[in-house]
Amino acid sequence: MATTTPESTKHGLAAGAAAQPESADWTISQGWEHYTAADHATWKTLFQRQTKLLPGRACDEFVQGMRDLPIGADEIPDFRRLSEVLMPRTGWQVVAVPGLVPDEVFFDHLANRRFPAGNFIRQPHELDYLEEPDVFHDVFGHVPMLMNPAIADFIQAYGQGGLRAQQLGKLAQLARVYWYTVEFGLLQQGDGLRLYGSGIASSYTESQFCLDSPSPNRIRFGLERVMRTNYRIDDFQESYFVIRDLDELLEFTRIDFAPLYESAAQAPELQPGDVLPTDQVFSRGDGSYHRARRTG
Ligand code: HBI
Ligand code: FE
Repeated sequence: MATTTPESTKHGLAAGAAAQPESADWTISQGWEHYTAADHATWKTLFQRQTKLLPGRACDEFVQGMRDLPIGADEIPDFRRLSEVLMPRTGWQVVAVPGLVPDEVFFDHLANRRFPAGNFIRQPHELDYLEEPDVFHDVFGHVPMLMNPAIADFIQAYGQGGLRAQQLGKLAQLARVYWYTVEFGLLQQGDGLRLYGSGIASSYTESQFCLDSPSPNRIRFGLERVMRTNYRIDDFQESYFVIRDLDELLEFTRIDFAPLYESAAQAPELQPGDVLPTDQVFSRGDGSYHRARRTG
């Protein structure tokens, strides 16, 4: 498991969620003053190595969002100060939770433009791997993108659509859309592909793998295509899906997903590495990374 990404397992079933919520919406105080010097030092290590990797890899909107927020190397950000900057920009705030929360709780927060962020930080021996989303993944990975109006609306729509998808028995299909956009999405920029997904933006290893490695496929995003496609939760993705720009996500907030769930269900499920004749392929992966892991 040594090279898996820290973000990669947190979207599994919320079985690892803390046992007893302190409040109905699972929010807690961030408890900023309780972070130790060692906690801030872990943040600094993660922040500095990630910040070096992102120029030329993260999309312009991510870099700009990071610049406009009170997020720096020296200390774990205070959620209240993040919300003061986010709120006038896109109407979002950051609230603290102990880790994974149940799906309905997660959706209700997002539908109301509250981003639930884990308040804890990973331990020094788990810099590249942890089970639940911590403050580094949630704040460094997600919050800069919430400064962008298109993704801000898209994530709210995901929260609204989540409950509905649950009722339709289609949550797995919707979760794949979130996974291959908000968490692991790539986009086209004038000079080539860039990452905008938070799972890759906050991962030292996967932010390089997703753009630089010959192994994964990079395929033009399609809603139905992605609804049919399984993903890996325990390792790098075998395929990444590429949107035209962030405004494409805005188009998805205006579409009724129900008919798409139906048509996606008519076609076979796809495995993470599958490439279809109808796919528009940016780069066809050689699959070398995952093949070596299977036989090695
Ligand atoms: N809880 N805190 C937190 N963060 C998540 O990303 C999260 C969650 N609960 C459920 C969940 N994600 C996903 O399983 C849903 O998006 C389907
Ligand atoms: Fe996430």
